Amino acid sequence: MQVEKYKIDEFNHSQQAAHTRKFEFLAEGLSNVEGVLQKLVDFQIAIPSWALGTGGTRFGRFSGGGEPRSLEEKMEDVGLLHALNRSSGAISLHIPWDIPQDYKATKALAAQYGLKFDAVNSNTFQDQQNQVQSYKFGSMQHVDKGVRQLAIDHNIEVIKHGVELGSESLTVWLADGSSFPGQLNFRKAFQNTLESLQEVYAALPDNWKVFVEYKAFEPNFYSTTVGDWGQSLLYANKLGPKAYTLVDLGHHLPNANIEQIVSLLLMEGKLGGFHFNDSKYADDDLTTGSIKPYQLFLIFNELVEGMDARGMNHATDLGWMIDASHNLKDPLEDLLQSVQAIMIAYAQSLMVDRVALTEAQQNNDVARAQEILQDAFRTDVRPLVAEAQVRAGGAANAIQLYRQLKVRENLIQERGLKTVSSGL
Ligand SMILES: [Mn+2]
Repeated sequence: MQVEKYKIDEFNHSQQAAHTRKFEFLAEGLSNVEGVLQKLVDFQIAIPSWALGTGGTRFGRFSGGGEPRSLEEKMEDVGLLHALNRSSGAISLHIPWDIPQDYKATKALAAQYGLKFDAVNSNTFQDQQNQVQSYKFGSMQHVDKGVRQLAIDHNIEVIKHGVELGSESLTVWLADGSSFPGQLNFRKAFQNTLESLQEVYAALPDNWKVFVEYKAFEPNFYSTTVGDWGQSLLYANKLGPKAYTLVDLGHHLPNANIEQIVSLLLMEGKLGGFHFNDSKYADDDLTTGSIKPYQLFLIFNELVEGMDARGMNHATDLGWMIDASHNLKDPLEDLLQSVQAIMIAYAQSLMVDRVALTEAQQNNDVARAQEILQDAFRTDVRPLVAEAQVRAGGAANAIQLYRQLKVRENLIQERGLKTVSSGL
């Protein structure tokens, strides 16, 4: 299914009076509205190829119908999202779930939807069909050099796919770790992992980055070999200038101060990418902003402050991606909500009065500092985000138009009710 431009224009026309009233009211109280709008237009969030189908848990999976059956249909889905919100102009491929068969055709299709290829993702957390050696006891950490080599070769193959498509980064998330005390020699596991990563690092093209993603627990429950930001940073520092830490919001123990982690990684020039989701407990994979929107804002507040301190480009100097699984909602509606929550948090963080905040901090004026942050957080910036999206060619309210156009019903008609997409 394609969303024709005239349908977006018609929809925006029907919303215009209400939108203009809200936008003008908001814009009146803001300085540098045009600069903020341009930042919002430029900001793009990548959609992972595994997030377009209904996810599940180990207890079951309830397919919603009309799920994409191929890489081409996954790209079509991301193209739909991007047509509606103009804020999700990139796709992140997972190998081997989504191996492009014809690079030229894949690139042409992406160009047609206005999509770029974001980081490519490797998978050494499950065995593939006909795989002789197993990742059951880890991949890059494995005691057997043969298994480690398998993981290294796979990552190098993923880089090759990415090069063909124009990606410029590799994300490595390792499920490696142990579930029982005594199972693993921590030092040897670290060393093996580091040596394996060094071989992958050596295969990176000059303009590439590698993101080392960490996770506190699961699938292993006693130790994780890249378990937290400290361990990830240790690997990244030992690997070299092309290696960075990747922060996934769901990969921390409950109540971790993620905004502080982000601030310090930026200070060290070692924050590479970001995976958005939300959670009540840990890696719940819920819609971004659905549970803790204030935390999302506080993280963005540090991101913007830290990137500005280093003169970084908000849109291009970090990798921005959603990493979530959609068990109950229509995955496309969930993704539209996630992207919108990210755009809102980003817009609010651009509203923070930095001069006043620095002054309050210098004066130990704790109450004032809170007022400044919450002033921004409690500003309803939705008309500002909508204005940016409309100016970029999107809809004033993407999810409303998605429903109005009956996108899911159309996809079910095209693809069938019993389709199952590869992914989480
Ligand atoms: Mn992730």
